[in-house]
Amino acid sequence: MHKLGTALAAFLLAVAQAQAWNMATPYPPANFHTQNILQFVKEVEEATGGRLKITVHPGGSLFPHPQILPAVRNGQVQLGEVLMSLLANENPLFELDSIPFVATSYEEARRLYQAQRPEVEKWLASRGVVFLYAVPWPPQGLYTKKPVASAQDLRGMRFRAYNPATARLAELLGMAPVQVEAADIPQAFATGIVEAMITSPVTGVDTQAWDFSRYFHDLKAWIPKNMVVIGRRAFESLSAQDREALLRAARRAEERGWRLSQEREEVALQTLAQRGMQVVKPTPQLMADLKKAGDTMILDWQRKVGATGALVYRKYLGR
Ligand code: PCA
Repeated sequence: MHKLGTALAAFLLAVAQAQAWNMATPYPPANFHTQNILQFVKEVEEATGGRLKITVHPGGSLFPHPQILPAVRNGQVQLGEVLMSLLANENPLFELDSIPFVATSYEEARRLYQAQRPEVEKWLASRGVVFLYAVPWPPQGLYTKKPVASAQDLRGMRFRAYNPATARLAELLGMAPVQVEAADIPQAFATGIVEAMITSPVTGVDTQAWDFSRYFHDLKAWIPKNMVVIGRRAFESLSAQDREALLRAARRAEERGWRLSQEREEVALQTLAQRGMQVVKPTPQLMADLKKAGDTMILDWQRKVGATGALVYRKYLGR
């Protein structure tokens, strides 16, 4: 075969072998988690010489958030991103990063992640899922229409929950929890289904929180994480070389994501203020009330978590 023919044949072979995969994620396109994922898949495509192309479907457009992990497990989609603490009912281990005041700084969040990660990996592996990396949201604060000085001011409100921990917190504070995905927040506030929420400054910006709330109480109450996973079948279908490329890109995405999270917290806090929101320091009473709820939650958690979870928590505390 002459030269051009050989090149053409090689090209056609590469195209035939190229994998076109999909990835389901729950958060909007402009969010830094999504942007980080887009960079990740770009690096994977480059590092595999185009053998692995991944199309990202953000905002729950391919699968709604609660169905993303099941879809990865049964091979309906190759990759997915999930809020780890959404899985708290399946394994309490996932809940730990969303219990108020367990880990409130990035430094603590990183240590908690290191303690959680081996067990999370094992749990997922036994379900046919390969853990790739995790990235934190900025610390969580309270959005309301009126200033809140203590938990008393929250009583009776309809509260937007995004996982079992936020629902439990609402109950402990005398509020009525309503599970609402991030994509549905503006609608939920506009129609009065909810009137308060705890989330990051970043999600406040994503949802234009200034349209439906006036106060952001900067609680820095916990730092939840998203994880990125791949189905084992898909992972094992890759050559050793491409697997390594994927894992390398994942490690880079994790480092980048932790940095981005901290940078975006600052920017988002400024945006909330520029858009006319009052970004306020919580009163000592509000903090004390929330800490009390957090204490109840961690005690309940320790009761239900079992030996593995107890070890993870002790490891995090350095005991
Ligand atoms: N944003 C996500 C989870 C935590 C956060 O900061 C949400 O509100 O759904």
